[in-house]
Amino acid sequence: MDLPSFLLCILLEVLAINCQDVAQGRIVGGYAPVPHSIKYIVSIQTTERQHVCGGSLINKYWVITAAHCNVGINKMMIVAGDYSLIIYEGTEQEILPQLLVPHPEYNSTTNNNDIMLIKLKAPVYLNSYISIILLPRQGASILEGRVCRVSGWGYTSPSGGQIPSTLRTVKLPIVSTEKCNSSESFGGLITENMVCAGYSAGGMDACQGDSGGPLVCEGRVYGVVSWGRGCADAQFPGVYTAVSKYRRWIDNTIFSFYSRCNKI
Ligand code: 4AZ
Repeated sequence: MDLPSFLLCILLEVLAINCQDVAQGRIVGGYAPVPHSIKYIVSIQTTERQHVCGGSLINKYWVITAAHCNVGINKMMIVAGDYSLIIYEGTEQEILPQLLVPHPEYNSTTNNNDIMLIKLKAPVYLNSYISIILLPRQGASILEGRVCRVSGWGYTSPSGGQIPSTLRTVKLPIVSTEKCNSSESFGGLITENMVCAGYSAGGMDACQGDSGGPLVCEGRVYGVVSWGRGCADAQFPGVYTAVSKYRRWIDNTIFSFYSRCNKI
């Protein structure tokens, strides 16, 4: 940090504003990607265009997100090809959901099984602004220390405040479940269906509004932003739904949707 930034930080500390947020920018501690370079992310919005959650396109008809992003099918809209939420860029495709499939064993108290599939009414048209992301294989594990990317339009400061207008992203290492479940951290709240990512010093994390969005490792969406304790706190990494635990459920859900339709 240079001297002017340091002095600004002291002033901000006096004003009780978290300095790291200002020094680092934003997701918390992230940066703005090249516009439209993260092509698999969608913004899940209310029909009044309020951003609610992130999601990932897994094929042109289906989005994966968090079960806790379910605000009711009639209030939801999916926007692909977005970058700025407030500027119309001409790259956006807005599609209504036809069906929501929250995981049948989602538990809002423990956050276990925080995953949901959304079937779109019409296919997204894949182009140079919009693509799909691959799913991990059933049971595939991602090793501690592997660096993954989380992206979203969520809060850029742990204290909340304003949703940023443009997409943000940050790279984070996977934290072992053992470490994440230790008494200094989540003390047993992490189930085998969750994966943690972040730095022990904190400072970089997903936050409110990033929920449902993608944690991508090795070109696959290994995590869905789910929960945490605050945002970017030291010793408390972000907690993600471990998508590899649900690959069979995802494939079966999509397959049974089409086999049911074909019978009608
Ligand atoms: C939330 O409230 C939330 N730091 C999402 C992610 C994290 C914390 C809270 C992770 O949706």
